Amino acid sequence: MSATAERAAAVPICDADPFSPSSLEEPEELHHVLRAAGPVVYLSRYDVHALARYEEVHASLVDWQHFESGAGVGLANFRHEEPWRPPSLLLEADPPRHDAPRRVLRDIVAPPALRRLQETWHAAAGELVDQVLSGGTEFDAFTRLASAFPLRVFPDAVGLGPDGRENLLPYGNMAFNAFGPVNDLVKADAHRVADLSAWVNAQCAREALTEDGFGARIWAAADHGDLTHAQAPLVVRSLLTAGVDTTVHGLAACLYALATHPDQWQRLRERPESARVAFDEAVRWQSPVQTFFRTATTDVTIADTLIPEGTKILMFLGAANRDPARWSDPDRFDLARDPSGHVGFGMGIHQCVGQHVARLEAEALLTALARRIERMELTDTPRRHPNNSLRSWASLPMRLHPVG
Ligand code: OW7
Repeated sequence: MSATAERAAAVPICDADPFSPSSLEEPEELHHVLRAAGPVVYLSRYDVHALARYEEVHASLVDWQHFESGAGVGLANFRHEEPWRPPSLLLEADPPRHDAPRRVLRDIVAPPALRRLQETWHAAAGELVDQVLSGGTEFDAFTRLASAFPLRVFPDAVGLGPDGRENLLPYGNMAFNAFGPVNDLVKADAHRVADLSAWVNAQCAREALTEDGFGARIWAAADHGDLTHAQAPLVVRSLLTAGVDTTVHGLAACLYALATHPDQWQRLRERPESARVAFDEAVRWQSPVQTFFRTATTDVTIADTLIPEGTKILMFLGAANRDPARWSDPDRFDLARDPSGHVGFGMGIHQCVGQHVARLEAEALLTALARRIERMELTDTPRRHPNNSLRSWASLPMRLHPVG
């Protein structure tokens, strides 16, 4: 029997489309089906194998030798398809080429380097919350808080100029859609690819950046010989691609979780030092980045299923983060649990390099709210924003009850 026939006989086959509007809106049911079907599932619609259980997702994320990123971490296989932009030197690269850019960026956004931002960002969060509350206690917390806060602090920290910042979220939205199939979401933005890319690429130039931001530090690392000058703008581009939408929708996940779990909000108010854990639990519970792909570097077997060399594997981070074999009561948003080990930031050599930036943003915003807000509640059904790989939001209508 050929390897293909063997696979066809043994692997559960699923013809559902994880990138359909309904799956993207409400992925939990499909995640349950995929986890229950087996450790590996064949997705016939896209001719890829998929992993939805924690054990296999974790194992494949840490095994970069067998599951490469250099052929792209979306559905498109860069061995056969032209990428929509020059591949990322971090996300879409493997050792050894991946390692120098990674080290450079890691040091620039590591906790010691973020200390100088801590006070500024905490103050900025306090000012933002005061400013929003001065206009009333009912508003769209997605726009006014979850989007507004990262946009207020992160582009300044990178060292972007003042113009065109409204392009950041649309560019990220486009990049995260591009990891999925060429469906209506991708087609809807096709007319903006050239303009948005041109704007982002222009911001990566040394001359476009201030002298004291993350961007300038990337260029300084090139002067120092840790990177080539040709690599520097692409590393800046990684910050601009991966650093805005992710934190916006991660903070939105937090606000949604806390608004719908008043007991957990009380717990956070009593222990504001748990703001970072609250953020990680929200990342586990919502998984703002839902999916990534890898490509098999050789014929490789996962739980007795052969994954042919050169083929794509779809990893459901969101499903792994709610796998009952790993998490007790996984659908519960629970600040008493230890969410560490979640794969919402990935795992292994590509694990989110900016996670400390994200945690600092969350800590600043959540502690500013915890000091001022006794209770918060949704006033209407929140709306999701469909995206092929981000679990994202369009609105979070909320009422906040300020203290005393
Ligand atoms: C990059 C969590 C995703 C990303 C996403 C998109 C782009 C990049 C990284 O990480 O350009 O390096």
